[in-house]
Amino acid sequence: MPGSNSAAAEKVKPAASPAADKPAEIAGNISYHAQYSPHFSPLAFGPEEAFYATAESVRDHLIERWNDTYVHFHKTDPKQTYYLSMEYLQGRALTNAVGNLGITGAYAEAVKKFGYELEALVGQEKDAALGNGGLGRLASCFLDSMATLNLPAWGYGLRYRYGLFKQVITKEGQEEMAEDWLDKFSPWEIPRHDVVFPVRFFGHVEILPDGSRKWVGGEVLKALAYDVPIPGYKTKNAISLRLWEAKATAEDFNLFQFNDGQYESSAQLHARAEQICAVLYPGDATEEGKLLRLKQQFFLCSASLQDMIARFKERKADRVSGKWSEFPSKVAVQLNDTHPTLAIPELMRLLMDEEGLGWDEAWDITYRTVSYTNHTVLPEALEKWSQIVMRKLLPRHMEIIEEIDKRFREMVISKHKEMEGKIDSMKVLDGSNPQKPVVRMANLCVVSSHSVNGVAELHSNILKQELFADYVSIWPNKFQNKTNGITPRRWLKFCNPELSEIITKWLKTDQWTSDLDLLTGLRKFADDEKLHAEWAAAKLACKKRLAKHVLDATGVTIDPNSLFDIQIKRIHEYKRQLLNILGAVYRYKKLKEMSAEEKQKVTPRTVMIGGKAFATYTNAKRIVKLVNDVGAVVNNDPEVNKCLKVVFIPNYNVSVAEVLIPGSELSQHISTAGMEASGTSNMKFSLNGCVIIGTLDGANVEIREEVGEDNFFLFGAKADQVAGLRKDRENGLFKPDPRFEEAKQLIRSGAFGSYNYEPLLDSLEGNSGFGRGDYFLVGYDFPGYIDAQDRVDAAYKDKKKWIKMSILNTAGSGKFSSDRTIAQYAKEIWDIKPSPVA
Ligand code: B1H
Repeated sequence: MPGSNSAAAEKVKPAASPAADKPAEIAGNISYHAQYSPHFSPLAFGPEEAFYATAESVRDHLIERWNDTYVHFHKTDPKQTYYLSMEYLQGRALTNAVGNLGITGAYAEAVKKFGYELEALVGQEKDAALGNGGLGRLASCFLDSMATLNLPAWGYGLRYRYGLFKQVITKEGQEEMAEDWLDKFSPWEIPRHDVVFPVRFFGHVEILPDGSRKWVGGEVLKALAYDVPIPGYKTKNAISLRLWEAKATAEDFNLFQFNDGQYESSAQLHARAEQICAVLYPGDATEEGKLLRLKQQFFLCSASLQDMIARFKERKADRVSGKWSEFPSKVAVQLNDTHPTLAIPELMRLLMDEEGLGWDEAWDITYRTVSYTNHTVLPEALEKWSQIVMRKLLPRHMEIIEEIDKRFREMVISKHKEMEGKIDSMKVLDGSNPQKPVVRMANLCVVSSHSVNGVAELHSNILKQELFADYVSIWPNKFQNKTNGITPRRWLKFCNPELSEIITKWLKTDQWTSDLDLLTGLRKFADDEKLHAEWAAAKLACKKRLAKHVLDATGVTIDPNSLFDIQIKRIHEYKRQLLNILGAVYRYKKLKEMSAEEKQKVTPRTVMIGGKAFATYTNAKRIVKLVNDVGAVVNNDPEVNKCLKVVFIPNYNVSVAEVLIPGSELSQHISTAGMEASGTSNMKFSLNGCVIIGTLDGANVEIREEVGEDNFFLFGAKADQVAGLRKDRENGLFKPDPRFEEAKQLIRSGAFGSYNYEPLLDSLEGNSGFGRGDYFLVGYDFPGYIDAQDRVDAAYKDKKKWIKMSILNTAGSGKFSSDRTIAQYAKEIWDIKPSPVA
């Protein structure tokens, strides 16, 4: 209630300096911010006002460290990595900030002086969802690890006005709404009015008298930096996530036109600037949408590279007069997938056209600076940009790309004659369709980077053996694996305090938080009954918290004694939520056929599915609708709803994951083998003592190796079988299991409503009118999946066995710390070293 605690606030004397770790001083500092960083009426001090004042107080600590770290890096001048990503899924920051700074207890005490619980204030914060899914969350986990490992490293991204949409579930299924993460404002970002760079679009290339080339004309916007300090865990280092915003200037404002009543035309460039950072992933079905997306990508790359070059010069004045060869020993640029590929031609342009270097020197520097991570082998996700659009928007870059392509082809012919026949698939420019010539961004990355890596062993092997196989014979040492990881701070210590406390108690240390391999120490207690009792109690507490979230979000009551079975991730046919829901439909049908007595013996289960479907991905939206419809029937059927509930978790995001994952017991990672590059939620679940049912895909393979095959429910085709199985299917050699037919039939019968599911079900059939003949092999894997689920039910009945499996999952999760991943990038790709602030 606004105003409710204003009297308490008045009693605390404001204190301006960053609070020490004494609750009374902290309270004073919070009070100071309530008064002197005023965003609200001085009479109001409700939970929202209290959250903002608390966050600003915490920010003081962050700024201190962030300044110290900047000065420290400036003085010591280490090589620094810049992570370029179009996505960051930061989620909420308050718990993480006080946790990493080690001041959670002091802040909890302090806010009590105003009559608040810290947890309640935490819930006031909006999720910063500047990303879609795994790729964006990975970038955020990486930042946490870079800071924690004291690495000189920064993130660069875009400050989208509206991040990922809010998902609302209606009778029609999913609806998308703009999610206003900046309402009212973000307390964590610092606008840097001193960090501004020009970014040009369109225009043309001029040849100067000395033969050099210059990009001129077009329109020029300004990139303004917003810095988000990223604190490391138990360290004084705090690094930057620098997010760019697009601006037009006063000179671009036509006062004459405005006074003449032509309001829109007077501020055209301002409107175009606003479009650039308006939304994450503007729909790209239209030409305008495609152009905007390309503008976004270039905007990120150009501003970030100008900033890096400015810092390179700033750190040693004598660099201004040359020493460019030092650049790769001071700067590493990591491309998070192909989305920031334009960093390559932009660095070339800046070095040649702005700094006066020749091609060879600029190329050598660029090649040694840039490295590329591939996150998918799905053909539809491999970016290809129209050469026509590229030439119009970025004429100088198109010239540079053409030159890169030409020199690559010449190199192959002169040095790798045996590969000449492969040039067409390896080259950067693809003109095979003269109407639509394209630039292949992944090829540009591979040709121009000194390192290319995949994100799990299996995925990296597929890159080497299939997608990039031809390049391997040219550059055998360029290709690497860096298995993904997750930060154990956010994904265990802070989101699951119950389990964390038990782990610390049994390991007799909390060092596991930054040395996750220590979790293997739990293995020797895996049969200990006392640990079992504590472990089960912690899990139950988390399940109750989860059940409350489900009730609040959906109105559905779920039983914390049932098996909590969760699949949360973007909705995609290859991730096979359809396999999950068909399994649930089959389970429902069997329950309906059982006697009351038989039902007594059933393991009660709550199936939860959550995730967002891309707005224009129709089949994914149909899956959302189907899950909701199945839930509506099953949950209201008194004959079965003691044994089975099916819940769609709306608006899945980082904060929701933080509640769901600790309360999970079984989680589903069931993609068609070879299609999920890694997966990272699988790591979060396993770390929280959740057992996985899954295929041999992505990082599942490595998780199973680490936790032991007895503690993982495996099913399904292997990656190297998939192509053959698809062929068999085409040739009519596939015989569907009757259980698969039963499940589909029940949906077709209208048992879950009259919505037209036919396009979805038809996609699973051999001679599909919708044409894909079960490309994702749901039918092939269905029987194996049902059998694996039967093994789950049996295992869950044996409480001791289940808890042991749960403990061994946590114990085997050490490898999946993003600290390990980032340490490997630092050593094996970036060549950077820790540089802790004294
Ligand atoms: C991943 C993407 C992605 N891979 C295109 N690729 C996008 C591709 O909107 N776009 O244009 C957005 C995202 N995301 C994911 O990366 C993989 O599917 C996961 O398996 C992996 O764990 C994650 C992090 O490596």
